[in-house]
Amino acid sequence: MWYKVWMWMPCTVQMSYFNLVKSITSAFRNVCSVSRFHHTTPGVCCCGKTQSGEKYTDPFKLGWRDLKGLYEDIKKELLTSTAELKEMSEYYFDGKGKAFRPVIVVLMARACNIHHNNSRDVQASQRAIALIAEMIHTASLVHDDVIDDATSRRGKHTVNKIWGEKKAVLAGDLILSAASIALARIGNTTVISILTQVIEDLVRGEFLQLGSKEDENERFAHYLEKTFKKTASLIANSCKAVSVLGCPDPAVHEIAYQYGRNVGIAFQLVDDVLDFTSGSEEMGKPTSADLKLGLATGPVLFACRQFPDMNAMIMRRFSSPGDVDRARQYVLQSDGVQQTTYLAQQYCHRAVREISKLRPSPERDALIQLSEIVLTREK
Ligand code: GRG
Repeated sequence: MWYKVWMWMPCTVQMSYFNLVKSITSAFRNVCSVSRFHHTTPGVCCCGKTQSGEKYTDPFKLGWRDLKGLYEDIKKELLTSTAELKEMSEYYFDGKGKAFRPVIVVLMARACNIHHNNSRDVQASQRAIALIAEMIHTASLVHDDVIDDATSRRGKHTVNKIWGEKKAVLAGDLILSAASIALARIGNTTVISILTQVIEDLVRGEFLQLGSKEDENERFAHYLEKTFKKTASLIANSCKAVSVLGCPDPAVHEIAYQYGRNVGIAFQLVDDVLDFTSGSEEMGKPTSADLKLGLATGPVLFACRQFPDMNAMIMRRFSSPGDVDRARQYVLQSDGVQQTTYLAQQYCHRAVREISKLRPSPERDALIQLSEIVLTREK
């Protein structure tokens, strides 16, 4: 089963993975704190200039030039004559999310357009992908909160907490159907199949999360596959979709996809770390949430190698009294957080290597910088 883990690793980590992690851990302890790890990506030099030679630009500021009116435009897609359904489906489009996906999408669109023919404009269809990505993301959050019976997100009550489960499912469905209509309107069958794959992956990823694996190696492969499907597929395929719309070269589509895939996996690994290291205030939702849901994420899987007692807890999905607290203590005493962070860093390196193949542009450099932000984010 080892090959399954292998398949999911970035190639820099495709040596005996756990041995590699073990060997770097002692050195690693000297350079990072338990919770955060600052790292400089190879694409960005320390003097404050980017590879294209221009001054740093905040990727979010650069991306928002093409995203003005994002939430108003999404709300226009959600038009429905039923007032309550309208209120529910608009609830999360209030500007409180990070809009990480739309920002990546428009930056990738510009980077690909510049690479292809030095065009500085984002096409209307590419901007539409940014909206669609945020809508698919939001629909999945609404459904996820129903599955997890979550009561808070982004520092406010969840849709299911306010309106109940049945209506929340329907609100998620409405957002997803509005995203599908917007996608069909673009009228490009390749792009339609790229983005509908995301919906399948989201469902399969969520389904994978419901199961557990007994074998340790299988468990890690299972975790990484789930991570790709639940989180990275949307980012990878949205990046690919805008590259298809902006440039005919399949090599560029692959670069866009691989950048999104690697950043997306890193994003989720960091999310899993933050569940142990951040306060609920910062996250806008309860922490140790994954353990409470019975989920063994990266920090737990690594900790389990140092504390084999955790195996039984993982198998019973932390359901016995005291399991959640004990597992949390094991994780914090182990180097599970550092090792997961290190793994996220490897994925970001791979993302930087991919995107560096494009012609230099401020947008390409902003995407490099965004991979750094993924690693150092605190919420
Ligand atoms: C309805 C399409 C659809 C799918 C149903 C429930 C489900 C299947 C999938 C759940 C997928 C899910 C919720 C993945 C979590 C991804 C993740 C890391 C979310 C947090 O993203 P942030 O931090 O959130 O970008 P904000 O609040 O900033 O938008």
